[in-house]
Amino acid sequence: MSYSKELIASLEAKGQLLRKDCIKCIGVGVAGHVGGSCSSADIMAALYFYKMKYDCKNPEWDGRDYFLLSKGHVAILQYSALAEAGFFPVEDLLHCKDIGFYLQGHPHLGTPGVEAGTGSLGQGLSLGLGMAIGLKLDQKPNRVYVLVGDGEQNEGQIWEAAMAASAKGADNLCAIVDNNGLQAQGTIEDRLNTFDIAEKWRAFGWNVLQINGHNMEEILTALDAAEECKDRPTVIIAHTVKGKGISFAENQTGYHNKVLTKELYEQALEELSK
Ligand SMILES: Cc1ncc(C[n+]2csc(CCOP(=O)(O)OP(=O)(O)O)c2C)c(N)n1
Repeated sequence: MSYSKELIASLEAKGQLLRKDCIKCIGVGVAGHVGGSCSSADIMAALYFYKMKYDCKNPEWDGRDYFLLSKGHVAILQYSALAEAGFFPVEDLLHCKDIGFYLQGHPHLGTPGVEAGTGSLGQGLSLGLGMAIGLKLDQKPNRVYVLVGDGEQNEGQIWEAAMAASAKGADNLCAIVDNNGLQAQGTIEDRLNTFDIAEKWRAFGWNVLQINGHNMEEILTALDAAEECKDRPTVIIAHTVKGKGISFAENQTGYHNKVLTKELYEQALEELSK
């Protein structure tokens, strides 16, 4: 399928907008997940502003597609997407992580548009699989999308879910791996090497697609192809850059979860506005 230049440009702009929202969520002087939010931002823009069906005024709408942020530490990115999609006011992002507020450090059921509490890594794919099987049993066309980290592939539960999903023919389930090459305290290669990720998913019976996770056309093509694949779940391995769009954070392990000074906060917003 070919996509119009206008569509691609508007989704790319949404990706940048989500990154800026994330920086505003983090603010100055408090640690926040800059790196993994920016690496997943273009994928989230494509999911929320191109692919998924939802009704922001009725988050429980039974025709909706389901999204699970298994890498729940980047909750600010999901909140930014939900706010920009109209689930709640964008201004509320500035109160993210305030004590008792409905936007907490990890997604939870108190936030409109959030389907499950996530962020204990490894669990989101199992949750998504349960939803996907339930939808299939009800003969519903809704789809389930789960965003997982590449460091998260170290969790055994990911592979239990992967094995069960192909055994159950969950073709309404699409996992997206944010393959940014870094986890919390080092590279994937150094900490616990999971390469070759694609070969592993293939061995577990999945339809495997590999893309540049910052190329909007490739993201849309993969999401559409996933929907066309029948009888197997699809995993999209998205090669990304941790901290994408912010020069001092790109590919820096230290920016997994970092405090921004006022100067760096302003620089990040300026670079993302170009
Ligand atoms: C079960 C569990 N163990 C440890 C953590 C702490 N933790 C938060 S983020 C993270 C690294 C995740 O790396 P990755 O999945 O690659 O995320 P990304 O680089 O995309 O942010 C870890 C270990 C956690 N949230 N859950």
